[in-house]
Amino acid sequence: MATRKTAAKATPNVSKEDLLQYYRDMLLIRRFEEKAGQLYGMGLIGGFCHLYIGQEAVVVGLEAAAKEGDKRVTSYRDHGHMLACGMDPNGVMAELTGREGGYSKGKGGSMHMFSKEKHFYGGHGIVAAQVPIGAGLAFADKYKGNDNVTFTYFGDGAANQGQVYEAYNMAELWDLPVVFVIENNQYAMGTSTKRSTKSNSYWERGAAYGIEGEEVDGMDVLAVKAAGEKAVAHCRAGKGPYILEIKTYRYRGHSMSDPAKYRTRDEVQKMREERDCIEQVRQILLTGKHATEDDLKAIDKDIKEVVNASAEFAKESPEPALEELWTDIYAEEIPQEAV
Ligand SMILES: Cc1ncc(C[n+]2csc(CCOP(=O)(O)OP(=O)(O)O)c2C)c(N)n1
Ligand SMILES: [Mg+2]
Repeated sequence: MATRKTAAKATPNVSKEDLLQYYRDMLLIRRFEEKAGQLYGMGLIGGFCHLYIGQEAVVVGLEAAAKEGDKRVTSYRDHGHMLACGMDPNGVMAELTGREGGYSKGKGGSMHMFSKEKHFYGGHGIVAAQVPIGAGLAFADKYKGNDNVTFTYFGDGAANQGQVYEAYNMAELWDLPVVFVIENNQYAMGTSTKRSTKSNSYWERGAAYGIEGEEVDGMDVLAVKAAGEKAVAHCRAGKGPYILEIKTYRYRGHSMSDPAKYRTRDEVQKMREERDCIEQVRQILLTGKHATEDDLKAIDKDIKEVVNASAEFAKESPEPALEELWTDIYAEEIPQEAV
């Protein structure tokens, strides 16, 4: 009788292959963002650009809990979300540089990219505007009768906005399959949560609407994945929304123009040295002898090649033609499924 081959378990709940995948996915985001920072410094990216460095475990952990057809919507700090759901680094980098080969044909920039294929609904510059949109996307799935969920990401600053609570109320009232993901990176521009918020727990506010939730260590990709699986199971079972408050940290400034006077260098350094999400997985891989230093170096090399190729693609892609100013403003056709 043939024996079924099971993947070696690197930790009780995760295989070596999965761990390597999370390592790779987080590293892609980090290196991509570092490259975007460089291109910004060289003047190749203009306008707004908010880097995600430090927060990679949030999107990678939650994407590990997602299935085909699930949706995602987020704020302006969005490059990591796009890469994690499988969007092409070339298209994202070309959009950042305002080129024709970008996801919005070079007309959207960092905060305004979309992918119908990957069910990525933006990219929103208005703080918290994506939260009711996420509830609406979940409404569509409920209406259609499938079991997909929508990951609706927003920050600690956004979590103090009124429209979040209007969305909570309707989502719970109608049992919408939406995971509200609060990426609590402890700052909203230069304002720390301690200065802006009386209670230090955002997820508990869901109780006022009857929504369950929990706090998650956002520097630990396995903890995020486990919490994501629980949240998603809740939504798919028709039990309505779920809140994940994911405690994370951004290493870079709010955007590319940030004097960073609101926190000390030591605070950032301590987080990088003691809590870094990529380093944690690296240590599990090495100490468990699931990978050697050389294996990890080879992954790093591969990722650098992908990222460098995206920068080359972006530089070679032409700027959009002037006539493009008049296109993509109004829908020319109404999609039949929306009628
Ligand atoms: C309605 C609105 N108010 C203010 C701003 C300016 N603004 C942009 S980002 C931001 C901070 C949001 O912080 P948070 O929600 O914690 O997200 P993070 O930047 O930390 O990811 C503010 C106030 C805006 N874009 N939209
Ligand atoms: Mg924040």
